[in-house]
Amino acid sequence: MRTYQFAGLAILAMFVAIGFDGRAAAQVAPPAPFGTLPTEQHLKWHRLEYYGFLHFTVNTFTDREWGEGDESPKVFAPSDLDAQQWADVATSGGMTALILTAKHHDGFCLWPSKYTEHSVKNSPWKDGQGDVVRELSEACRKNGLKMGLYLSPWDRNHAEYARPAYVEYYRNQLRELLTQYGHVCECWYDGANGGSGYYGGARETRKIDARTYYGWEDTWALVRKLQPDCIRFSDAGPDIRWVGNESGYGQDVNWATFNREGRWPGVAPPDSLSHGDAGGTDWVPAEVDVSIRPGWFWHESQNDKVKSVDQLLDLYYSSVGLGCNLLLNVPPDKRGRIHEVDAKNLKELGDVLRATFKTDLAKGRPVIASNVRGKSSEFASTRLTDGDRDTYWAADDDVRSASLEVDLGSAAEFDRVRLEEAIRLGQRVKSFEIEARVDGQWKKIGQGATIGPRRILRLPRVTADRVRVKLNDCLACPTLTTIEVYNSPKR
Ligand code: FUL
Repeated sequence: MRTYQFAGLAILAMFVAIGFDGRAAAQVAPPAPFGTLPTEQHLKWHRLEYYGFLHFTVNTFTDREWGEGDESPKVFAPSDLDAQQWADVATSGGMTALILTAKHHDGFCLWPSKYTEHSVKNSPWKDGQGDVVRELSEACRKNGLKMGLYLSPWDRNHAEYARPAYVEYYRNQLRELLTQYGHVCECWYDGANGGSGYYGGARETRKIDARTYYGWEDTWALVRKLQPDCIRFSDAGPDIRWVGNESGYGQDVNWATFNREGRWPGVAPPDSLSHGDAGGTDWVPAEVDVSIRPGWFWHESQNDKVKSVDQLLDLYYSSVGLGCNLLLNVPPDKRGRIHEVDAKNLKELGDVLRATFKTDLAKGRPVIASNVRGKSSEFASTRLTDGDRDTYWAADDDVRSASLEVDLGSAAEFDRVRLEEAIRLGQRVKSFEIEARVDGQWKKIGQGATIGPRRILRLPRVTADRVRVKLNDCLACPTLTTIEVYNSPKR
């Protein structure tokens, strides 16, 4: 009897010890995944955040935005094409990748495709021996950038466009691009199908049904097979969606979830594009594409209309800051170089971003959380400030609102707060606000709707010793990977 009592006490003591030293934490289960989830490819793509777009083709030399398809390959004559300069500009601007128009609507190919004569191989550039896609892939590799490719579905040059043979041609070209140049991080499928064109000399208007003509499901399966990590963009996915405007703006309400059924490149409702669909059937987050100039292609007449650093910063916060990825177009000029003004503004943008996000004032600081899942150290509030965007704080299953108060130690000046949900488990937050303790008084300094993969708030600069994030409404128990606090350089 005494032995049993002793054993019982020992077990109780062990239980308490586990409870106190936190080892019991391993026994608290993580939150069940909520709703539609991102794939591993999505998770990598979200981290790319901001990258560049290169619009370059015969249009650069004919001073047009859309070529007719009847341009001679002879007009493609860059005098000093330097893909390394493109990559260097991208790196200095803080970009993580570059996406090139391997073929725009005019049908001219920047690589020597074996399926057409309408390409660099019949241009004067490098006596027809050049390959822009290869040069870009090498420069990107050197700079540690990823490379993506735009292959326009609409082809105003091809004689078979609008007939079945063209779809085969399109897929053959995709095969070339996805097997000859190493890793391709993103494929871009534009929704434009204007109708009229050269079409091998027919010079007529050809209409297609955007839902059925291209056989998208088969084309996308081919991409998945050839490049398992490649993200496929169009107005409506399958992996990421267009944000619905070309001015550079995401939305405060931005769900990565989206209902794909019945939506195709060129066919998707504007509201779903910009806001996503709460509780949607697929994970199809928004990408914001916008040009540093009024046009997508370089035009001499627009050299004085390049967006300023302040405009670019606005674009950054209205896209990356709202949980979208930013695809910023910087078109090479007739030399085949990014123009000096564009390069200078981008470098300054990169400098400002690097200085802004250099020192996270919340890193390593304690956080008071209104709730910690199972009181477990695994989901503790310290996960929010451990400098690791892979660990996360989580709340108990029945929680739908929470407060997270970061103690900065002493009063510090700041004007940016960066938040991120543990989206691996689904997107949950519907509304939040941010407060700062200024001279002992709590002040509301910001608010927003969704958080998802990322939210960076541009706030009025304050000097405060505490920052409080209030998650006011969530679809399921909340999770957050980080609360980061920054002070941007004064400009
Ligand atoms: C549009 C195209 O028609 C433009 O020329 C440009 O490529 C832009 C990014 O997408 O739909």
